[in-house]
Amino acid sequence: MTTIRNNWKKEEIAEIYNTPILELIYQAASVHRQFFDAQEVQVCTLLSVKTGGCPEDCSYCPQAARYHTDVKVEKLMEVKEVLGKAREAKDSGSTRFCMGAAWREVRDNRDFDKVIEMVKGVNQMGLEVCCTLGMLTPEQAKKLKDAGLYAYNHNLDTSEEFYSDIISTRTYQDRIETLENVRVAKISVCSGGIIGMGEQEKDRIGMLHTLATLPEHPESVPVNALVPVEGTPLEDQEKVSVWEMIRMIATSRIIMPKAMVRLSAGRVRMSLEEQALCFLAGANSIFAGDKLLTTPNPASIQDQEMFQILQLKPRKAFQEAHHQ
Ligand code: SAM
Ligand code: DTB
Ligand code: SF4
Repeated sequence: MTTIRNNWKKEEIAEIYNTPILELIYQAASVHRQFFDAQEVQVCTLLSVKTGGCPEDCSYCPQAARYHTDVKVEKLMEVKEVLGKAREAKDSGSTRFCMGAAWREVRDNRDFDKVIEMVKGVNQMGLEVCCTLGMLTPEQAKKLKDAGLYAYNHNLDTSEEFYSDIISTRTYQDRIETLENVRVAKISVCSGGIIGMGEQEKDRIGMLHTLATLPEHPESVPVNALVPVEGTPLEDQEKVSVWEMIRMIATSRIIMPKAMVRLSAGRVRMSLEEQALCFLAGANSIFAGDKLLTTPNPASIQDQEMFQILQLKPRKAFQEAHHQ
């Protein structure tokens, strides 16, 4: 029986990551079945409630104000409009609704008050509500929790060593502190990263090591493949091979067995067969809907067909029982 460990060594993680691929998939699939119904996949919907104009310099991000991309700066959406989108997401079978804002950090202002209203409204619909709003103080985390926030997404993105090559406007430690603030507020932690930014294998292992040695593993780990966007410093990065995505997913599954591993950005460039291998390797969550935050995602109809062909079933929301 697999035990949950928080004392992983980098060498052990590297060994898992480099296991011959079919053996690695087999091992991850076995661990997956000890902790989950492998036919169930969580379907999440993303909505960018505040798009563009971000002061940060994350090299991958089309929403950073300093890069010239096609993203138009918009102000925070109205609460009513957001709740309408959440309703649509629920009606199309999503059980988690994640609202993203292109902010460096949350400020205690009217916009935050509006986000609090959005969280309350989405929670009342019986959806698991998640936010990704940048850095949070302990007090802001508590306010979000009190409004009914279920999870908070805050990615480490890469290793501590490679971090400053990708982002200079904040530190790795800033990221870790927000994760701690989220944990203390008893909000479910969602944290993962991106591959395909020019990092080395040791950076991928370094990131997984940081996640897997946190005092408690994140409840969900998104694995994103870089979506290269014209105008960003990483616009010309080559696509990573699907085998690397599979190695990341399988390694996450093996070292953090209870986490939901989310096959996140990058699905538009993957075939059904490639995605099937990701599910076999332990991915059990996706973002559905034809847009992520600002970039394209597979059309709902395509995903419905995929669920049918692979005989997968959408996972129920945690609180569905209380909200019939
Ligand atoms: N501003 C907040 C923050 O940075 O935490 C929340 C929104 S931010 C867009 C959320 C995450 O999206 C980033 O941490 C990154 O992992 C991911 N992301 C952004 N642009 C991406 C891209 N072009 N390809 C893949 N993932 C991306
Ligand atoms: C995550 O890890 N991936 C999502 C979500 N968390 C917020 C975001 C992906 C964004 C891809 C680029 C875009 O659409 O702007
Ligand atoms: Fe801003 Fe988040 Fe994009 Fe970085 S990833 S530029 S913090 S929106």
